[in-house]
Amino acid sequence: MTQTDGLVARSSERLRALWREDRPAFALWSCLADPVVAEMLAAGPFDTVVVDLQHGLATPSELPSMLQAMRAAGLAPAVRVAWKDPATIMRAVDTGASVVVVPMVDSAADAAAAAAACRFPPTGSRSWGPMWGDVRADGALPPAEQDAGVVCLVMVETRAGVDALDAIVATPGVDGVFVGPNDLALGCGYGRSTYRDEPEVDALLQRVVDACRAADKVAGLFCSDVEMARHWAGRGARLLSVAVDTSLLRRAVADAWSAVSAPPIAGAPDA
Ligand code: 3PY
Ligand code: MG
Repeated sequence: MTQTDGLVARSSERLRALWREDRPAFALWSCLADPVVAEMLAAGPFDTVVVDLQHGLATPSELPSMLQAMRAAGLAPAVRVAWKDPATIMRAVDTGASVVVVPMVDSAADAAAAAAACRFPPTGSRSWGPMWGDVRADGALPPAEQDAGVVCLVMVETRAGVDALDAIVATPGVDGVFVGPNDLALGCGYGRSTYRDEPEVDALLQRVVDACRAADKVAGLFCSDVEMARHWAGRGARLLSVAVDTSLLRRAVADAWSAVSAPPIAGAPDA
């Protein structure tokens, strides 16, 4: 398999192929602003890796080298942008994001602006300047091909977003809704409750999943662990984060320490 074949196999087309078959895609989440970490995450078998510019440590300065490393590992990357303004979204796509996750989308107007920022006219309002295209040996792809390669996911994670859910989901150019369950619970008055301990939060999450499925859009969910990801895949979500690089590392450190510091077994020869 050539590098190019690998990119195609693990590009947004891979996600779309899973979704056409109504199968879940599983993602890793990167909060560490490090191209080596990004490369390691991207080299694994996950369907995509999301670089978090909203709450992760990476800034727009680290993004080019992180996305470059992920592409070198054969993965077309995802980026959660810092905010929903079109300039921020256009920078992420120019830098090579294949999936853009847009936070705090509260209305159909927000959703339409996010979708427009991901695509060139006449469909959208993205300004021409695909940096990644200039770096490629064969130059920038034509506008329609670039448009087809971008997945636009808007985050519903506020009360206003829930109230506008049907209009957001119906917005042309929006490929799906990715739920931030922490902000959703906070914004809807449930504090730090989760679907595990608050039936109303559970019902809110299911409502978003059902609205997406009814409109033939992708329902995505930020999940804090494997159990949550598997649970919501079973309830219809089709893009699920599984683990964050910081928590993977923290757990590995704790596991290594508990293994090395375990008390010797009484009666064993070296006890
Ligand atoms: C949320 O849960 O609000 C998120 O945005 C996850 O990062
Ligand atoms: Mg959030």
